[in-house]
Amino acid sequence: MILACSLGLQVAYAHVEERYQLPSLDTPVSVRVYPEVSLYTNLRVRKNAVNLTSKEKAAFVHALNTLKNTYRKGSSISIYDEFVSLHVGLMEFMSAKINIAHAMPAFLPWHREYLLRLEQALQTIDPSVTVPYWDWTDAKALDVILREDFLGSKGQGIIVKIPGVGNFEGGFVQTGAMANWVLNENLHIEPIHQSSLGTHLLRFVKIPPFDRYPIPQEKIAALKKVDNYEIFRALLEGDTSIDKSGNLVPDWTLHNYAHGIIGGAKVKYLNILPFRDHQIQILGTMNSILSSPYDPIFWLNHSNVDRLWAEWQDDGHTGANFYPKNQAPRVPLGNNLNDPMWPWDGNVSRQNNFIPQGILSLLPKLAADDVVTPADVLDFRQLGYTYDTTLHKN
Ligand SMILES: [Cu+2]
Repeated sequence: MILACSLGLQVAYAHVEERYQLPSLDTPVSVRVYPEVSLYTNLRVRKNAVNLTSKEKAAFVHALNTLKNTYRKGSSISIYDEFVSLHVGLMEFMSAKINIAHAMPAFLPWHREYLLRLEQALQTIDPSVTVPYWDWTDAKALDVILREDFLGSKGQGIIVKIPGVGNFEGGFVQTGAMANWVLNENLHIEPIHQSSLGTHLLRFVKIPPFDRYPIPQEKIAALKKVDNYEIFRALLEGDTSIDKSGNLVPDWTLHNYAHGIIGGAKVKYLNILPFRDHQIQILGTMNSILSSPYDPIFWLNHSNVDRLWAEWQDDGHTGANFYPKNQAPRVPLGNNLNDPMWPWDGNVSRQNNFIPQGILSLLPKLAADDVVTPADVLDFRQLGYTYDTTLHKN
């Protein structure tokens, strides 16, 4: 199936890059503020995936599968697919033609809210469930996640030939808890050619150039040293790095790279960065930025992103002074501290016709008073959860 789309998704990215510039590395930052965390009790704890008991893994998988097979009254797609549709819909509802949730300051708060809502939906099935995180620096984490008793397995049945490097196998996830998932082909999109990735979960694990795993601990240490929120976001999302001379340079690392480790892409040049600029075909579900929540590993990846932000916040970057406020037009609407973020924006965002009507009709209708701004989600403990790495502060 080909998505009939007059404007390419690449056009949307071009907008993003024209309109938003990171501040310079020497921008002054506020004095550090540490959280007063003793106020919170009974927080749900998100754990490292490698430390889950078999019972905890089974509970998480059971809750995911239940959402995948449960339909709200009047909806043609399951509750899980509705979550996916919101991520796909980001491309459509961009205030001021900006995709707020990627390569933008709202990336972290938007995904914090998104993850929380998925977690709350899982907890309606099983209140003990929290979203575990994938620590990218842990060599064994990937194997644990891809085992059949958890979110396994690797894809099978399609050989990717990389001249001069070798042949690699990926393809359909044929065994494990997600083997029977049927994906909605309109929500499962290869973004470069705007074709459908079909109805089956696709993985291409550790195929070059996304074969460098684990991610070095030093990368996380360097990230944590940055005090400016906007630069911290760019480094953590992984569209930017700091090079040896201390300059900000385009890259494809950390969170973005983790998407590639599971999803894979064909690239023009294996060793030239950023990979994003010369990806010529996205192979698997997880590396399609729009459709990636269809692969449940998405939630573990974003739990890790959110954990690293939470740790950074605890490390003296607590509160609203560490988030851009009233910086429009430099920081586009939808990204400032008190800007509502689509789809939790009281239905005010404009449509941009990047995505066919067929997808629009799948989006869940949200209440006009269901409004969330970055300010609403800065304090993660107030949202009712913490991480096993931020526990000592509670
Ligand atoms: Cu992501």
